[in-house]
Amino acid sequence: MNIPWEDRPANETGVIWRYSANPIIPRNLLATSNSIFNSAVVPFGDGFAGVFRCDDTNRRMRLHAGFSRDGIQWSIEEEDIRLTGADPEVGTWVYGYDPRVVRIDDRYYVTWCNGYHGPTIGCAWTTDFKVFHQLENAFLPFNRNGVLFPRKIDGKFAMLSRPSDNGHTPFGDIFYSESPDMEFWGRHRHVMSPAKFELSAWQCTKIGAGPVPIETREGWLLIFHGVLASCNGFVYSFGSALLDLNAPWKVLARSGPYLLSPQRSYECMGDVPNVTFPCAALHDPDTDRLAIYYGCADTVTSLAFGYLNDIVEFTKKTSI
Ligand code: BMA
Repeated sequence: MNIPWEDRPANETGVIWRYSANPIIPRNLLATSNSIFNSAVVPFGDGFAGVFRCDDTNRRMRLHAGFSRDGIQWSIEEEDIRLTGADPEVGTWVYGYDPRVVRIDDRYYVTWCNGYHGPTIGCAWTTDFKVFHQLENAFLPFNRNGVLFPRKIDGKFAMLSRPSDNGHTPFGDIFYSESPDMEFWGRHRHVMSPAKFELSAWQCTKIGAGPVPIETREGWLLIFHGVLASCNGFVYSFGSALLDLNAPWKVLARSGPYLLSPQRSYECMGDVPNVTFPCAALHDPDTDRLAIYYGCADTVTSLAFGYLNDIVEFTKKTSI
């Protein structure tokens, strides 16, 4: 699979490294966009498709479909996604942000933070990234960072999420839920709490699942964001964990150090400074290459690269 890639620069010592041409999506790619970030992509046809968080120049949070041949140059639809088919009670659009996309069988499912009396997890599916069929919200408000697993586990759809409050939540644990039909969710299980400050401070305030977990022989590799509350506001970095393949609420390992934290100017300057927020990853099993898409400073979208097996080893070796 021809996923975006650039070899590790000679002076780079981290497990993952940034693309030299970051950011790949400028804030004003659309005439109407204030910012394009925290977005999700998947292989589609001969190339890639995605669902993008585009905040417009009214600062309304909208989702837009996009297409790309190479995963780097994106063409994003000018019209935002108009969901179809839902009960009007939940189908009346309020806002949507931080989408994730996953292919399960022959459907692409989209989950996002959906406005319904506060943030909760919206769900929809598409086959062509043109018509999006909306499903019921997965959970009650308030919840964010709903991320589906890429296959059913024990015959059920499986989702991670992060119950929260209505504001800029100062807490947050990751939970696991399952569903027979993508409508009724239950059997909720606790996965991870924020880390102890003295062990790993970048993830000590709140955490949330990032890209769709990737199945490896050692467990599900979960890349997740973590937040440190500094004297100057929240700082969003990301790290990795390994979850049990059959019981993903069991954490097998969790990285102490981050994989990436806001350090470049485009990560430290923007509408919300000091944010790196991953929402998608592409893996090529033949080469083990991984391309991670992450939002920067709530303004633009960037890419980072690494080898999946290196990240698995890093997770085990540095586990807290
Ligand atoms: C979170 C979400 C993200 C955002 C982050 C930093 O609560 O709103 O979309 O990137 O805050 O502002």
